[in-house]
Amino acid sequence: MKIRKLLSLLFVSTIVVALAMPLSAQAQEAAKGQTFAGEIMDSACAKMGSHKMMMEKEGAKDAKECTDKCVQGGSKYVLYNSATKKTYQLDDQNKSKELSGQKVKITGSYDRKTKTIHVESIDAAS
Ligand SMILES: [Cu+2]
Repeated sequence: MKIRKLLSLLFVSTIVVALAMPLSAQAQEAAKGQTFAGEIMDSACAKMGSHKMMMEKEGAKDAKECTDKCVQGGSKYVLYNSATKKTYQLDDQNKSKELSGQKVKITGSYDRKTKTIHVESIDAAS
């Protein structure tokens, strides 16, 4: 009798833990202060996943020049992660401009609906 009670208690607590875990993971995702890695790119080149085409067309010598030229032409600064091929919109265009074309680490919160990172800080990645 005693062992059976202990076993059922163990069973119940396992279920509780299993249910609680994805919940806390979700809560963390929604929390502020996430970090995002990638490169500050312009939205036009991010769509293609590379500056290659635009650099030839615009005669830009590097990623920074291409990014700035594309933004002048109406694109927006975005964060592009080449590993996941994901593009994130950035709500702070001025901060993004300072590190355009560079690999960065952005701290902020992510709005899933608008696919926008609310930027708290942008640091150059080493
Ligand atoms: Cu470009």
